[in-house]
Amino acid sequence: MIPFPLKSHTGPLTRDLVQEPGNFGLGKIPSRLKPASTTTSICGYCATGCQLKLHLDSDGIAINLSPQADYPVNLGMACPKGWQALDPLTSTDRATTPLLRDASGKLLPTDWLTALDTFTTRLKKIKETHGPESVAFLSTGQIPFEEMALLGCLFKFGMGFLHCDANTRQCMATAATAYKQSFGFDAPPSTYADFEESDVIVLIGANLCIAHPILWQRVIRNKRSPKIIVIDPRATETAQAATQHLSLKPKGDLALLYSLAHCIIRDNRIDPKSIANTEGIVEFSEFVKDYPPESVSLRTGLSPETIEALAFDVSESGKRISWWWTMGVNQSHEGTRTAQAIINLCLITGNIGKPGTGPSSITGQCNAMGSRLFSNTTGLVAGHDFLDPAHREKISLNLGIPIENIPDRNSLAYDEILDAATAGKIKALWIIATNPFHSWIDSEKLAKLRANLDFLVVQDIYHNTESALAADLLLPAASWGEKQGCFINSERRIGTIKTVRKAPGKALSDFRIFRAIASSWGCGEMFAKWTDPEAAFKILRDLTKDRPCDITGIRDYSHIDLQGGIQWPYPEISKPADSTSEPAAERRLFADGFYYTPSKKARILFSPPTGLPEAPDMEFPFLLLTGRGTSSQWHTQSRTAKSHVLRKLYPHNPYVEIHPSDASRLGISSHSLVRISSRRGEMLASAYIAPTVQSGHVFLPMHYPQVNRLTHSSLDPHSRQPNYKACAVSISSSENHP
Ligand SMILES: Nc1nc2c(c(=O)[nH]1)N[C@H]1C(S)=C(S)[C@@H](COP(=O)(O)OP(=O)(O)OC[C@H]3O[C@@H](n4cnc5c(=O)[nH]c(N)nc54)[C@H](O)[C@@H]3O)O[C@H]1N2
Ligand SMILES: Nc1nc2c(c(=O)[nH]1)N[C@H]1C(S)=C(S)[C@@H](COP(=O)(O)OP(=O)(O)OC[C@H]3O[C@@H](n4cnc5c(=O)[nH]c(N)nc54)[C@H](O)[C@@H]3O)O[C@H]1N2
Ligand code: SF4
Ligand SMILES: [Mo]
Repeated sequence: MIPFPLKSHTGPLTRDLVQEPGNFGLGKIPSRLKPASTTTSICGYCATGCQLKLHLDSDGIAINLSPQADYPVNLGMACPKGWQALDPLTSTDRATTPLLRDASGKLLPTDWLTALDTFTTRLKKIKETHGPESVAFLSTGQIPFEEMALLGCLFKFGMGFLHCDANTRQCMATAATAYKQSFGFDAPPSTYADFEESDVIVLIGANLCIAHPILWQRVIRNKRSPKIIVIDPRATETAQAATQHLSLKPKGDLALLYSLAHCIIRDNRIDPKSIANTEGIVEFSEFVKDYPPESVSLRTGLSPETIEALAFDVSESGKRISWWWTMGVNQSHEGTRTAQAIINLCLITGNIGKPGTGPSSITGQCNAMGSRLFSNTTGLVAGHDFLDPAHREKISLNLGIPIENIPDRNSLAYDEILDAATAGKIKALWIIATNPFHSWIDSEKLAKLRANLDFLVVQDIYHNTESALAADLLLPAASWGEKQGCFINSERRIGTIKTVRKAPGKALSDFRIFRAIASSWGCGEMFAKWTDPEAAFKILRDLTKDRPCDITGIRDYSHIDLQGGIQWPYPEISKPADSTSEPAAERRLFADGFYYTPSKKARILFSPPTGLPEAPDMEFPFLLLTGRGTSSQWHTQSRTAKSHVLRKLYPHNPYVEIHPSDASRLGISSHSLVRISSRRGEMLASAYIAPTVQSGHVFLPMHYPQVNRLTHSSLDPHSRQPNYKACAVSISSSENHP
């Protein structure tokens, strides 16, 4: 390891890095933009990755925006969050200066040099006293991957720590694990054009109309009169707009998918050519013999006839069938196997690698895909593996970092980090661009473990999120719109974001904060070439060489913009001198039938379904489902609640969806207050009585902080993603509890 001086470096370099407040989004608005009236940026909310056209004044400051008409993703459309993307930047809740908790417990303004000195001195002391496993960070899928990579490399290679994870664990870990195990690499195969080219579109555990409204627009642009099948326990907006809604029992998915495979294999509706590119079909065929439709009817809540009909629809030869899933699948105690059961169906029916087909997870946050490839948290940066000596050597050589600085083991996962903090083994946490005091499952756990932490640092664009309020040190960050970098969307498309506003007060871009920390820590030299996001991009690009996510063919940011975004892979190909052709704008994976496993075959993976971790019982007789409420609310609402326009579009107070029969049985009237209790906590919400939920279920939108005080801390064993969408609760009219 490189020896670190114990005292922090607050010398001239660190001072330089923090002295020009507002301009370190990198910052300086490019002068070439000055006379121009527009530039483009990918939206900073969901992973659809719409491109927005920003209208600039003569100083290059964005004054308005509109959706970009010729971008291949959104084709001139945006949802309310995109349209109002500039609103949250000007909120008075912005963090404008570092804040440090004083001896009396108050968070008080301080300057950057004091903040950095405190950060470095305290973490070094903790490291020295308790060892390198006593400090961890939790980050995000919502900042550019150049920033994520700098953070992950700084923390592991420079500062010498090991444990870190991102909120993509709450979101995409299941999909990432499923692809990695099945295909040999975390590689979502489809492209958005597949929505328009399918004959049968199955949306399973995905509420596109609310969570990915522009992808729903892509679905309805399909000119092939597709059959749209929604598999969801709730009659969501998407289910109501679909051709068919299968209202299955929560977590009945795995049994259902095995039963579909049973029918398809039984009736020989398989594609032998596609199956030839897989491993495990013999064992799988044997396994699914135990799943005839009659045997899963109770578990799924669907009749054998419905299951037979669905099996027919998803295996019709000559038809293009695509499956798309989101959190209804990923956030489950058996999410990985459920995702793989979808993948298996596509593999055995040949619905992969061709237009209009594919098993595709729709990603959540704007840069969850960037986090999966580049964050250097769960995987070694740029699609590598910490456990592979050749990978460590390659990264060491390319980054000029001593090989001993690259960990040869994996970090603890999110839940394990929190458990270690509860147990007093992790003494300091650094939270970047995520708000786990609201969003983590069974969130009271965070409040409790806070007392065990010696030092909590939160780096956010606002000073008053639930997590920021718990911090000892708050580092104020520049937001989307105030900095540069790249996001990767659900279809693997890389797009750029631009600096179009000045960050408020002393807020700095996350990139600049990480550089300043590197300098203060005394390892700035290690990152000397990471001068700005585009330089970092080029370093990362070169690291992808020969990996499935190889993007060595991308020249620079302007190349990405010129191409309308670029999907990975995009290797540097030796073109004939006279050729100027670029790969097609829409590309899907696995057209050649080769996968990324050593045998080049996809693996068919399966295991028997298990029961709900916390099933309803006499005391807690209802099953609680949670998820997105409206297209105008984003997660913990730190951003969307700052927009006056968006705030008019959703209910401000929590509401709970209850089936009319349950409401009348319990004497609950419309809009009255209902108490919802679980073994972990309770909350009040206004009753929204509608048959959108099944009898025996209730639904709460996740956007209200009380909701995760109820949820049950159970996980998928393969991905360690939390099971947010099923736990036992009781409900009662709050009038019975004065
Ligand atoms: N407006 C808005 N859009 C967003 C977000 C936001 O906060 N607000 N967040 C973004 C992010 S990060 C994500 S991850 C995505 C999430 O996007 P989605 O996953 O589409 O949204 P959710 O509402 O969490 O869950 C989808 C559906 O899963 C269903 N479900 C619950 N349990 C089961 C089950 O056992 N089986 C099946 N088949 N379905 C089940 C729920 O009823 C719900 O309708 O949205 C992204 N887009
Ligand atoms: N019950 C329940 N809980 C859930 C879910 C569910 O379906 N049900 N879904 C889960 C899912 S899929 C997800 S993705 C998570 C989301 O959970 P979180 O990641 O906790 O939610 P956000 O509100 O998006 O938090 C992002 C934070 O980053 C800050 N921020 C924004 N931009 C920047 C930036 O550029 N730099 C910095 N430093 N900070 C920034 C914002 O102000 C905000 O505080 O919630 C999970 N929780
Ligand atoms: S659909 Fe997603 S990416 Fe597109 S404008 Fe809305 S939030 Fe932004
Ligand atoms: Mo998510």
